[in-house]
Amino acid sequence: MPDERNNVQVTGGQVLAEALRRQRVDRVYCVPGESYLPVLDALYDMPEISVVSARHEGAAANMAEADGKLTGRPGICFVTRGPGATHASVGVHTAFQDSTPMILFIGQVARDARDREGFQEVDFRAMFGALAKWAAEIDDAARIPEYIARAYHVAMSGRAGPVVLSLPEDVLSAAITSPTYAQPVVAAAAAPRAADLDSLAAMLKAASRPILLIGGTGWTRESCHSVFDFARRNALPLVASWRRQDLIDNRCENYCGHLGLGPDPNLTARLKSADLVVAIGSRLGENTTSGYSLFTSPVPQQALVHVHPDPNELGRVYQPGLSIACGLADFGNALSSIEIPGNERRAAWLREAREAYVKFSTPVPLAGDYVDMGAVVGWLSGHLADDAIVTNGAGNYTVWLHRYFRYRQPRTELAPVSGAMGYGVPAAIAAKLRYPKREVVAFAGDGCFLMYPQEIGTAVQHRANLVIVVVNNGIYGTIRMHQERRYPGRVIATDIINPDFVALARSLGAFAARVETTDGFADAYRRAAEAGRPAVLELRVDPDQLTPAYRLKA
Ligand SMILES: Cc1ncc(C[n+]2csc(CCOP(=O)(O)OP(=O)(O)O)c2C)c(N)n1
Ligand SMILES: [Mg+2]
Repeated sequence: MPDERNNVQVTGGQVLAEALRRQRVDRVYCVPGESYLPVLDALYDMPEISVVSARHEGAAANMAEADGKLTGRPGICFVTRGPGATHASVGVHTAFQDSTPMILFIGQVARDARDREGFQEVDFRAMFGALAKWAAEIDDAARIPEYIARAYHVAMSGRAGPVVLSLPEDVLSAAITSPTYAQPVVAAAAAPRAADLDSLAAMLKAASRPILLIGGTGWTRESCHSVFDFARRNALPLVASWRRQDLIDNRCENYCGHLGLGPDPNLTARLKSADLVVAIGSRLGENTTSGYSLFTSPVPQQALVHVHPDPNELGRVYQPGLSIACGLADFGNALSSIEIPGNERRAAWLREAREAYVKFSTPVPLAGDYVDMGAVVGWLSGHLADDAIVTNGAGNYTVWLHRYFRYRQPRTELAPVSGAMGYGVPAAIAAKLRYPKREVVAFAGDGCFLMYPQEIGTAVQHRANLVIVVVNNGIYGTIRMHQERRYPGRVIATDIINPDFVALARSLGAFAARVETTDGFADAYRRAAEAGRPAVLELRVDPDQLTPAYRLKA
């Protein structure tokens, strides 16, 4: 579309801001840097785009990644060169492993300083070569709109992921006349072939122990519902892959649990004895497959149908009997035409799987004086609104959350498939900014929380009134668990001397309270949720209770 301001000169920074605006960007995350001042200055004149400046680029990148997860369009992050980009790399890695659309923009040294190792200069194409779907440097201000449009296509198409664009300082301040801009990018997607759908129907008819394994990204509320409806009509068990538990309402009779770290042994046994697995959207990654042990590679013992938007993910580890490369929306629509005759063995298989899930996901009260995490997660599961967003990072505390929380709507679980500590708080801030009226609860272990506690200041500044639940056991519990299993009694580097979390949170402007008993949680949560500002609840939990099933001391 030709620019209205014909023959008007604009800077590279203005072109970049305008190109983003035309992609319907309404928020960018950043830590400011002198290397991209022309972009910040262009955003000064653009009220449609709000600029959220975080305290650490790792947090800013996590916020942008979470925004990408929530919207399905690239989350946008701006950082400065060397130190800013290296900090932000954690969010790019998460976007890659989590298949999330995201664009990281990095201010770069001017073109005439390049390759001298100028101040904070890094070759970002090389640095992000293995972390991003595409990493490029824009050398010509006139081509900024072309690069932005391509970045959107790359980030959103096939298996979604991160793009990194490096912006030499002088390109951003260069003058351009009459730039032209692309329309908002719509990701291209293939539709399933009729013959493949016939084969799928035939395989399902022949199966008595089938499982639909749901995962990945690129889902919409409608496509999730189509898969659920298909499972319901045909009595098929639905299982979620690692940290994709929100794709299907966990309360429905077809949902039978999730795979990942600390899985239900009953469920993994069921996967192994299934006679057909239809994996839809999932990559069949390491955690989903219990370390590549649920299926034999390269040819699984179960019949395997693999449906994924990206042909490059098909046959990557496991050779499917039937591969379908197509968009999930089209696949969901196509399922409405498949009907499988009823079969009592299949109905019993579903019933047993569902019963086992309900048993595994119902908290059993723990003895002792500490706060019982099972009871806390159970209470939240029963009291949060259906559209509440729950986030977490990495640590054993997530085992309770994933096991006992019943997720109910797509895009309500922000949990890093990458297993990155520190993700939960920044992700929850992004969620609260995206949906200010919805409840947002961040779970963080003490170790996890201490990665980005300062972002409470960002939440206060932008009125992101989330509730952060800090699960304090005084240790890096996950690593202590592995240590005790492999090197019993030889504890090293896993104790944490913690700050006073309540005082820390209050100093940053949050409401804060310490919860020392299980019964005290409900009241503390209500006060936190009604505080009218970001809130932190510190839960004192038993350091010996490393998981619901694993205690250090009898
Ligand atoms: C950024 C990052 N650093 C290190 C790790 C390795 N790691 C995984 S879990 C964990 C401990 C988490 O501790 P905490 O948040 O206190 O949770 P807990 O296990 O005690 O419940 C560590 C160090 C990681 N996953 N991510
Ligand atoms: Mg801990």
